[in-house]
Amino acid sequence: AQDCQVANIQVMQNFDKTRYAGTWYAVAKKDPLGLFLLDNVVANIFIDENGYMNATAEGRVVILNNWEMCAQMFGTFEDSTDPAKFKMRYWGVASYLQTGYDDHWVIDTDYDNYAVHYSCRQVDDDGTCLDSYSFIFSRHLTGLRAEDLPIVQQKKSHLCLQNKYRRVSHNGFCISK
Ligand code: AZE
Repeated sequence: AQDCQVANIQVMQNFDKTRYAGTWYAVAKKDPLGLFLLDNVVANIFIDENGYMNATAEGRVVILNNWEMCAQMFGTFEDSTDPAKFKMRYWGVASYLQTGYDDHWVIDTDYDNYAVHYSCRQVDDDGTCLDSYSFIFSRHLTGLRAEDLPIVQQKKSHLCLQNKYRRVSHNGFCISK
């Protein structure tokens, strides 16, 4: 679906959250409006004893005008009728960080190397997305494998977000904090 209708976005077929679990390094991101994770973004997905998906995430942020820090976040996921579409409730370990309730859609993944995530925060009257964010994740801190690049490129264009992504750098900022 390249008509840019949020309702027509193809998500991962037969999504298996057990295989999605584990560590994902953000290699690229498309930002939403407002405050957001800047770089050094790492997500850790796990399945709890009730079978629900949970996550921790961290990333560099700048808050309160000029305070640079590593945001440590938690997320809990609500299942929906589509196994690849979740609602994510999230909050910061520190109370001054952001809280929210966002879509978390898995657009595509091979579970072992790459994952394409998408979240639309506000659907416009015409059915397109007014405010979205998206992460391209890799299992490898070194980035995506060459063979995964064309697949990811195609998914970016399906999301109508080609050329909207920026590289996410990893320089160890959140490791020492
Ligand atoms: C995500 C996937 C793993 C769980 C979580 C994620 C998103 C986190 C944010 C955090 C924003 C924090 C800010 C702090 C000042 C998608 C990486 C929780 C959107 C802006």
